Amino acid sequence: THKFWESQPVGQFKDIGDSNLPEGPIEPPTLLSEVKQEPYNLPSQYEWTTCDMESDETCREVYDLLKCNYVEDDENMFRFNYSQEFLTWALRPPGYYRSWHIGVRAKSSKKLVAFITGVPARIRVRDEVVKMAEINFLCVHKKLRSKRLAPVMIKEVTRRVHLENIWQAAYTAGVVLPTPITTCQYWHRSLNPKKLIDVGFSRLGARMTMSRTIKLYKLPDSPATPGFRNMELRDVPAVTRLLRNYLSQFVVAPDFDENDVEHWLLPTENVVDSYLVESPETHEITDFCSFYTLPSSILGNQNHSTLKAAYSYYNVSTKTPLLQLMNDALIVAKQKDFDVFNALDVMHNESFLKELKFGPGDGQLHYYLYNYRIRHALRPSELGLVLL
Ligand code: YNC
Ligand code: MG
Repeated sequence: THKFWESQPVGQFKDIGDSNLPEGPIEPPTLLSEVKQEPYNLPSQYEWTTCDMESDETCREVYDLLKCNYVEDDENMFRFNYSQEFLTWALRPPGYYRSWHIGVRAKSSKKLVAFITGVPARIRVRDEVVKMAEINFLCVHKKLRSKRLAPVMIKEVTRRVHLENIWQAAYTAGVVLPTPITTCQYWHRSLNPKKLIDVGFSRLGARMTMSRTIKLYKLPDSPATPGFRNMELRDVPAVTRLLRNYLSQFVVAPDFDENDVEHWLLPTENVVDSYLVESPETHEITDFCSFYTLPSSILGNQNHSTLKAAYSYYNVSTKTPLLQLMNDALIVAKQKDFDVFNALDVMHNESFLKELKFGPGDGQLHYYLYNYRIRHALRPSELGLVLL
């Protein structure tokens, strides 16, 4: 059972299949004057802090907390190691609220021991564009687990989101909660198979030798598509048009404007890479692909300390076949020394995963909406949203 989640305005397990329940907000907004004005109570040894992500010192504290305490795989072999530059990017999009970057400190030592964040986004659900918070980076120090701190963190971020007159949220988790709008799977494409095998990320296939495996995953030195190049600032209007048009076909997707595209998709070194295809004849921008950089710490390996992973972000093909476009993405990721290229089975990704030699990962990623009901769970291919 879920004592906390059963008390929240989210789709409940008992309601699955009940087609009488309407789609849309579960609870109506209240007057802002009715939103609780004081923070929720923490155990007496702890205090709230708003983390100033413009301060290098605070950003460093958040980085250190996550580096040691954030998400691990089921076998505790790897832990996400979001870089400071990445955190700065992820937490400061257009219109972000400083008050949604919430920490908990030990009163005596002032050590940061827990964290949760929200950033504002417009998310379209069918034909309704809804202002939401994207909630991420929920983390409680390993020594403070199972003390029901997480529900307090979630209630506090909810309160601060409400104070901005926003009443819905989107989030993902590796755990099953009431109730996913869809459940996705990660797929992994080896770029550096020897290292992946050495660190236990993958295993040598049956009847395979190391040299055959290396040959299997070998890629050309440079992209194949004429006109394939880095996205630049001048491309923002064209990329926005391409992406808006593409995302309109999915049931749930972000409603990106040019400011969002500039923030989320213009290349930022070691954070996000974006490429497009500019027709050599017409100079029209016909295709687009992107991935973000999220290394993982390798726990307890003598020879390697980090796994360099690229994560597929938003991709759009109108002229170049998606398979060819993504093969070019693999080629540039390999050139940039990534060890693995990861992708979820969202949007049209299924159409290239197997052919481009991605293998299914273990563990699933569940997507959730807060205070917004959708009638049936979606297929991953109906989802046009990638959260970081
Ligand atoms: C989770 N990941 O079910 P029940 S993802 C949400 N997301 O409640 P305690 C979670 N809820 O079941 P611990 C959750 N994990 O009794 C657990 N819960 O109703 C629920 N891990 O709390 C759980 N980061 O404090 C249970 O558990 C209750 O000490 C138990 O803390 C949990 O960022 C956690 O995986 C995850 O740091 C903080 O294990 C801790 O174990 C940890 O006793 C490693 O909590 C890192 C990790 C999670 C990454 C993420 C998205 C979070 C979404 C939160 C929900 C947002 C709702 C929308 C709010 C805005 C609304 C508006 C408007
Ligand atoms: Mg706890």
